[in-house]
Amino acid sequence: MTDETLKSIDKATTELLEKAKKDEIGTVFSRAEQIKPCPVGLEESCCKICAMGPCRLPRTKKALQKERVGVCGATIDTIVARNFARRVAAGVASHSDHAREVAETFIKTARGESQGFSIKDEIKLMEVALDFGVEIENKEVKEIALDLGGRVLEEFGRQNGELRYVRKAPLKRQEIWKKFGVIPRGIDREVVEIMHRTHMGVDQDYHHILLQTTRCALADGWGGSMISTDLQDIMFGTPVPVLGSINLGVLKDDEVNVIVHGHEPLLPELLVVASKDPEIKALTEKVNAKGVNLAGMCCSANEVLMRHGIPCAGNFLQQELALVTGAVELMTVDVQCEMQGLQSVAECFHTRLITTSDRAKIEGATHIEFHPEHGFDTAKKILKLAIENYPNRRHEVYIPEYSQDIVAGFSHETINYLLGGLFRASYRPLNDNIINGRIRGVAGVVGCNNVRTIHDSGHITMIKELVKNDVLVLTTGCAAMACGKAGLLVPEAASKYAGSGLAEVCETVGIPPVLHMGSCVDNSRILIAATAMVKEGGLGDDIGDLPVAGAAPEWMSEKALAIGQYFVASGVYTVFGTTWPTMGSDRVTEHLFEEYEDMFKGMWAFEPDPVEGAKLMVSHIEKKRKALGIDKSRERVLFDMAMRRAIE
Ligand code: NFS
Repeated sequence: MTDETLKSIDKATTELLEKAKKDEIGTVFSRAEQIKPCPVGLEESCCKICAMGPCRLPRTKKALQKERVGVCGATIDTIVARNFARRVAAGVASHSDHAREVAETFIKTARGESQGFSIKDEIKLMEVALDFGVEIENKEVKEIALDLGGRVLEEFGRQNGELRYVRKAPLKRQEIWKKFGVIPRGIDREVVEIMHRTHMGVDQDYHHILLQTTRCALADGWGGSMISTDLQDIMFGTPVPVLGSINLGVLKDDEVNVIVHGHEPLLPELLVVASKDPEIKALTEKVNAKGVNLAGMCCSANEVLMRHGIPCAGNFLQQELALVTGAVELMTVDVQCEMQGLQSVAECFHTRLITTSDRAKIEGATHIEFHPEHGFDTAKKILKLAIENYPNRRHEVYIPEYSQDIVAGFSHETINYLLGGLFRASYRPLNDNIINGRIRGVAGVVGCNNVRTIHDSGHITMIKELVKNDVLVLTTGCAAMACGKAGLLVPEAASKYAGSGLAEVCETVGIPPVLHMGSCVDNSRILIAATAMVKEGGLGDDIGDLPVAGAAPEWMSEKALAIGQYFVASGVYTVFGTTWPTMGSDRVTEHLFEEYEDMFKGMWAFEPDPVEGAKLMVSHIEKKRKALGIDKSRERVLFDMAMRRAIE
């Protein structure tokens, strides 16, 4: 017998797990009990890239390094590096294919060919246009957008040269990348090259494979993800702080519940508008429902929360449990992080699962493809299906009574404004407070949930430890949602959880000690925030000099590896929890964990215990403070008039 209450620190989750167990509904939690991870795969000591294998080369007490070679002679180092490279490439491909979809919709919008979309943030359009070298003088908004869209699409298929956004990085950083030859050319090219180089009998030097892995990852952080964030901001508005609510308690017993799950905010944006349409409202009344209750799941939730305050139903491990409430009429899914198990849970209830992307179908689910040309009609069609389904509820509805207030929407632009004011927006107050030691440093804690750990526990334990140590935390993705549920994303959290220095700064500015910066592609906002800290001055001249660190304590997806790799390559010390996928090779692990520090000033670390992970991050931050000469705590002296005159 297993105790469901031990599987998550979130009560809504454990209550529904108990219900699922009672009703004999399988979820990711129950399946994880049946399937134990393969120990050989766990350390990536298995090669199956040709049909002479698979070659299983586990680390055993007896096996010597020289004996651990595949049939073709590939060493364990080559095998582990190749596996790692392919996983990073899959992550990069996912983020950049998301970006491509957004870019194509952006172009159709500029041409007036999309339905329901517009250019909302013209200031950001101008900024990004300038980044891409678009001439903006005496040109119409649509003309600028069209020019920009064309240039953005070139980023994917470019064969030579450099990605445009690379130039946004600090100059020192660009020099490091140049030195190691890792500046990405075109996004697709870097992914394709990994697939080629890791084919049987091609690149067989782990250092060399990992350099291409780095180049590919940079094409995500300073390419695909940054493109997604910027174009989404232009089309849907750059986020500003917004009050929302989170957890499964946001579902409503007497309303038509529609959950948008996935990653691309295109259709979700239109569902937000369509849910307010008079025709939809009238139909809702007809079925005696009080309204349409739109809620988000996973990164789509972050997108619509940040821009519209739409409630968040939950994060990755809660997706099936949302359906176990019996209250969900319809769930849309597009791409990424959507478990196939959703369909079998949906079949236990009246819930309709709708796949919407031409790239992703789920057997048994209804496919209603989204195309921007008639996007709004599709959004309405989907809502009508949901409304029609409301009278079909056939089980008793059980909605856990947990939901929590949450403030989200801390884009780079907003942080700049909140710290510096409208007319002198700047990161100066942040840098000053880091220099005077009230804030020790900044940490990005991001990423997934993983059923092999206690749901949400890694995130919350690590983040509480960091803020207690006066480290300001920036968060995105499922980590951000965990924080929301635990009450860390409200300004009051500062006095409750933060050390005295950080609390003082947060209270003065009126911000929480943990800032929700968006979805997983919005990790690019963290890169821009770090760059802004460098450019503000006083903390060195490269991201690698800053007292900052990153972490993904509950990671599980290949995208998380891509993100980690681009953070490391951008100069950030990055700690991952759960498992580490190069454990099969000491040399590969040493290369990424130690030698990368000399090369990129950023390196990986693995620590499954979140408190220990936080300690590693704090000690890295202290190491950087020392190197900057700001490690001595400064006496705070109250100046009297005589002292002031002496300065003048
Ligand atoms: Ni990102 Fe992980 Fe998925 Fe979003 Fe959540 S699981 S890597 S946080 S929803 S992408």
